[in-house]
Amino acid sequence: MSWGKPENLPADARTTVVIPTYNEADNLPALVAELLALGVAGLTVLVVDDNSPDGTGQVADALAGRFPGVVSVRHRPEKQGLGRAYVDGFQRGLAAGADFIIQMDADFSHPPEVIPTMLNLMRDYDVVVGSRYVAGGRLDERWSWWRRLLSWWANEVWSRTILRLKTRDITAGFKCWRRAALLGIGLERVACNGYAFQVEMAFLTERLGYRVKEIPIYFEDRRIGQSKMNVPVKLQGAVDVFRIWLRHHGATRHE
Ligand SMILES: Nc1nc2c(ncn2[C@@H]2O[C@H](COP(=O)(O)OP(=O)(O)O)[C@@H](O)[C@H]2O)c(=O)[nH]1
Ligand SMILES: [Mg+2]
Repeated sequence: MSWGKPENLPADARTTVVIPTYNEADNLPALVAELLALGVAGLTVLVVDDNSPDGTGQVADALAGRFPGVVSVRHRPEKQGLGRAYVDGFQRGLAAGADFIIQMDADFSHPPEVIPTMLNLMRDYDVVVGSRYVAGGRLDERWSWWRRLLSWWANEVWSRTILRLKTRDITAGFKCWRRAALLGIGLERVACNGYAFQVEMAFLTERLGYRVKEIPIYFEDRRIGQSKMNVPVKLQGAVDVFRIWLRHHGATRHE
């Protein structure tokens, strides 16, 4: 892999964007179109669908048929949560030889136009995080004070204090991973789902000494459809922080 000039983009890098979907039939075609319009060489899209009742799986199949070799679909039999979908998608991306793996939501909360910047930064970092909590990062104005407070508390107070992390946005779901970082983390030891999946990955990243760069994003609320993050999922996330520490505080890199 060589880093081309002047834009810094690695000319022959293979990048896979993993998109977990559950009832995103209305968002997916537009998101895939925006991703392909970026014109990033070597970019492929892997949709991981958990048998969405709204037919997202068939919509994804149609996209795969339209863009053979560029869009592919992993069908899973039932809804098993975001974390499980990501582990599955990451493993498939790695097995297919991806140099970089990007994780992003299907609902346009994560701006695709940031992706070239993320890839440029991979020259010097192992993980680039699209962050709501660094200077210039923003949350959707439509978020209620209650949702803001909860997100701030989960990030800045609860998780960051207990896990002693430097990363500001540790529940961030928009990240670019270097292949070696995912291999060193060892996806088979990642157990959490929901928000805690992001926290577990952030903790392992820092524990194992990988270089993290946060870049500001504007996190827009989903345009269409419903959030799958409910109160039980959030409470589970709070408890999971302790499990993450217990499980991984002595972790070393996988060979
Ligand atoms: N495959 C799969 N995707 C999921 C699951 N739960 C959520 N997602 C997807 O994960 C992303 C984030 O979920 P979302 O409901 O937007 O969470 P929020 O932004 O925190 O409210 C979206 O692309 C969802 O479609 C699941 O159980 N399985
Ligand atoms: Mg969302």
